[in-house]
Amino acid sequence: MKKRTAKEVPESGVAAPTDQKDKLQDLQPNKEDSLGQTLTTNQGTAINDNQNTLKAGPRGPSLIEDFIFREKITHFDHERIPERVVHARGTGAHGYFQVYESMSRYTRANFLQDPSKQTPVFVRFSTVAGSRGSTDLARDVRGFAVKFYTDEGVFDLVGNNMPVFFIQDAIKFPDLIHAVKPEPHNEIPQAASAHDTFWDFISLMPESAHMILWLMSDRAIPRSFRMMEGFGVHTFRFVNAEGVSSFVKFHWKPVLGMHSLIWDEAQKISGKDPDFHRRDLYEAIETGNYPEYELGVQIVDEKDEDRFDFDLLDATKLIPENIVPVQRIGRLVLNRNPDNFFAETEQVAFHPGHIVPGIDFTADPLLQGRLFSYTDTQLLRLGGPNFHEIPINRSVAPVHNNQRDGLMRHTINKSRAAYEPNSLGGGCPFQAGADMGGFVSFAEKLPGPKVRQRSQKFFDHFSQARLFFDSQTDIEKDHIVSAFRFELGKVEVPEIRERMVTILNQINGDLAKRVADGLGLPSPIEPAKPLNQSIPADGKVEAFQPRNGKPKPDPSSELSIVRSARNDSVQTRKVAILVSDGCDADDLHNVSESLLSRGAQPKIVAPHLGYLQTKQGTTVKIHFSLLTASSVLFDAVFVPGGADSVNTLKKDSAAWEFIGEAYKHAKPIGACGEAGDFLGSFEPPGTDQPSDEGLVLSEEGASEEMLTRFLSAMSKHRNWQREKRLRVDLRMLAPSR
Ligand code: HDE
Repeated sequence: MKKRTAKEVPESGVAAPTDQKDKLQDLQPNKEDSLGQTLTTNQGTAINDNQNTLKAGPRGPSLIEDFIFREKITHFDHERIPERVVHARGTGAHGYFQVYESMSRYTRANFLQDPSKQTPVFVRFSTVAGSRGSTDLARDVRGFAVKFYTDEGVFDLVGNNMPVFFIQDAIKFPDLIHAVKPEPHNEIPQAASAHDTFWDFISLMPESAHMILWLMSDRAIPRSFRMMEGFGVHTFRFVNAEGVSSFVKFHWKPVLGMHSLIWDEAQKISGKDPDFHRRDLYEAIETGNYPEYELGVQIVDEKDEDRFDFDLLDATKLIPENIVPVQRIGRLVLNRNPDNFFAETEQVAFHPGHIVPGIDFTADPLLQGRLFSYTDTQLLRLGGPNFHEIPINRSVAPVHNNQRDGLMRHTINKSRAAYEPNSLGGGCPFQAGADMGGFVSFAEKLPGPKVRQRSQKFFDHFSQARLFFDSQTDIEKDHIVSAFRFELGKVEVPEIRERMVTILNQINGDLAKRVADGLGLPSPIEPAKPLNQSIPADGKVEAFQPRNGKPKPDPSSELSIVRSARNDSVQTRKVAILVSDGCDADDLHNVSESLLSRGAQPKIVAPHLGYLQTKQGTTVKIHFSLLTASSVLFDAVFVPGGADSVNTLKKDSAAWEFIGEAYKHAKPIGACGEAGDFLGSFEPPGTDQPSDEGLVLSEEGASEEMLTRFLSAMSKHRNWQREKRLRVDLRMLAPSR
């Protein structure tokens, strides 16, 4: 692991690449560090006593004249700003983006031209429904918002970790959010969709069918922000220097591969470490394990707009990757933690309407609504129209216009002329021609009458939901079924559950039946037959009914986390080495070295904190006690040999729970020497059972051969076969001592 010493870490984090300095230098004048300084008021007056208010005698009362106290307490009283109405819980990081080769064929955007150029970025990841202090582990969509500080101004790609959305038209957004947020009469539950108002709304909104399957899948409980995909969701446009436009969908592909948690695990982590994702990102960057993603694009020629069964403007649909492959065009590296959470991560203001020449919008009605909403929300949240002057939001490209004044204005505009045209200011600032980088909107033709309607193709709500479900492996389907059973099981009104089963029956009869069984509802009747594909003429009632298109779409492996696995790296995976006094120092050394050499992170977990004595008499520092750690916070467990150590662990129910839970969550478990024998009880009973590849046992020491097997099990991350077979044999959680 590349742990950096304090000396190597500059004040603002790691040494940034040359171009990234633009934003770092831009932020520098706003940074403050009190080291060696005198305490002062906000007016710069030095403070002599920060312990006592000014009083009439030692027993008071306090005097209103105490300007030092009043200033301090007034500032404190105003320290909070409104949290984001959605995506309130989040965390951020700085980094850079670099394109692999010029994209000039499609776009004139400057930051997508030169492969040697690094464009500074700030990224914020978030959950959607919970408040600022809520758990990172909610079953929820994750925000993936990227601010590019390009030479041509700020470009924000404000996306999510799922490629589709719940609704098709922005006018439904407040309804969706009111339904998912805690219920208004008692403000319960926090950061959870498992409640009546959410499912009431969803069961009446068939257009959400596709997104709901994503939400019930393991995508909604990522292992780490570093291991999830990102999507721009809407179809955008690329526009090249000749003014030719093509449609583009944006993707982020994590270099460490995509990995998720199990729901039982996520719920437990919510209690053990609700900051799990935030901590993971922060620590990865601090230890030099910089998160990386590749930017992918799906490009569709303007002339192919109507080629698909769905409408490119419909945000509840995706373009399957087996129809239009994703081209990977550049990489994003996150290499610096913010210096101050509030100033940077809380005050950062994203907006899908922050675009640069070469990128443009489509008429997606969800995107169009967002273009209004994001400025509006910042006006409230950040207190006025000058939020673009806050250092984290400030463009590195120069800003000159005739906008003036407003709350908290920082810029001191010197010109007498704040209007255009003017002669007093020499006509400045003047408009930029397209050849000087001036933004020219793509001249899209806008036909049609003024109506409140949707395009006909929007109404097939179920084909892509079915595509998603059909593309999953059996274990992923099991997880989706359990998620529905859990969420709908928390719903109190029976009619809502029934309506949801009816909707699921439109998607896949087996899915609906399994969910119904879990809810104790009668098996749904035959799934509705796909309706005639021909689209009824405008104005007829049927034209606006949900339609069920393709009965059997071609599965797309990219939709499944398990099927699309490309990376078997164990880098940054956390491994608990469970030991006590008397453990075998050679085993401990061998397993630690072997994990470190592959970039994994071994951590010593023992019944007590401090140091332990090995069998050979050496001393080893303990990282966590069984009380402060839990298997859900690790990716794998290893138990080295040493009779005394193993005997102590055998007598400790917390150690049993640790191993039993890792076993239940299908995690790799390694054990050697006396521990190998001890963990033999986890072997599947009976000879007809296939052996468990995630359980790597040896009654000898931690040999190279056994460690290779352990690392190979770790590179598969989970042994899903075990989960399937297990349905937990309870002896494993409470075996006889
Ligand atoms: Fe947002 N969304 N959104 N959203 N959204 C906000 O803006 C909104 C939508 C997304 O880390 C808010 O600054 C409307 C889709 C992210 O700061 C608000 C609609 C997608 C973030 C808002 C949508 C997103 C937000 C709240 C339907 C994925 C967090 C605070 C028309 C493509 C950004 C804020 C951050 C935040 C409105 C739908 C992503 C209220 C009206 C679709 C990642 O303006």
